[in-house]
Amino acid sequence: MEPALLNSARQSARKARRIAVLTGAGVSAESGIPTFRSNGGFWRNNRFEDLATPQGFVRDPKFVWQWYEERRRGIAAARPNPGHEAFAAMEHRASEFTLITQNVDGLHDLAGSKNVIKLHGDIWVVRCMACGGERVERSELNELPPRCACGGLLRPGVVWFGEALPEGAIERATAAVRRAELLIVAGTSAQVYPAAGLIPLAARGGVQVIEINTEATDFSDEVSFALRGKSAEILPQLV
Ligand code: BJW
Ligand code: ZN
Repeated sequence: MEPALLNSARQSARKARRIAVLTGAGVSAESGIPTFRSNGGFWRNNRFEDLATPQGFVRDPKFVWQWYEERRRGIAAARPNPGHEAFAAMEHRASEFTLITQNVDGLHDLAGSKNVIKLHGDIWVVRCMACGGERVERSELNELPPRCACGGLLRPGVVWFGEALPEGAIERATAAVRRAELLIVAGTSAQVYPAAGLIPLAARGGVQVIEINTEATDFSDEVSFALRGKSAEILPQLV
């Protein structure tokens, strides 16, 4: 990457008082968690219709749970990386800071980020499809699919395709992006809506946008700074 580009992005990041951040699976790649759409990503070897839709779950809850339980064990063993840590440090310095994430792994919380909006839910939450009760469940689920005390089927507390995002989440994210001077977008392919829509909302609304990604995305031409490389390497250089 051109040093001048990184320098200008750094200046912009240091000057901004109101910062919004949008992250995707790429920020956790260097913590050892696979992404969805890159090489070796989940959707390269699995059909998302089977694993990440309510229809797929109802068809074969045991199969879907086996995939989630495997991911939960991988995430439980993972640690935040310098990219997650850089965002936690940035939050300390900013007067307003909102971290909007599509990730369900909880690594931003572990790194110390406080104002986090989880657009796609939380892999540690389980919810009953019968009574609606939900709880945090970190321990290994021995019997798959797991059942609620009421007898109902438990599902992962994540957002599948065709499902609404958690109540108020996209509204709060939109408001934070509109108020921000700077939006930092890291490690997302920007293919999934409504999350991806926050990027043109910012770019076309006069908010500076820094994109950090190993690859170009549909919005790379619209952002103020497109930084090519690994988020765990670039983000610490912006703080
Ligand atoms: C690195 C790196 C490194 C790698 N450093 N970078 C048109 C308009 C609007 C909506 C739609 C539309 N057409 C269809 C829709 C609906 C649909 C959608 O967007 N589909 C598109 C695919 C077309 N959206 C929905 O269904 C959403 N809900 C909705 O719209 O509801 C409407 C509604 C309202 C009211 C009532 C009912 C409904 C829900 C979307 C849910 C997405 N769920 C998943 C699974 C979550 C659970 C789980 O984890 O199991 O979320 S799918 C998956 O994709 C996951 C992710 O959060 C999401 C985004 O992926 P992400 O994070 O961008 O990862 P990748 O792998 O795609 O990209 C990684 C990137 O990192 C790459 O670019 C790499 O280059 C980069 N990278 N290493 C920096 N070290
Ligand atoms: Zn129940």
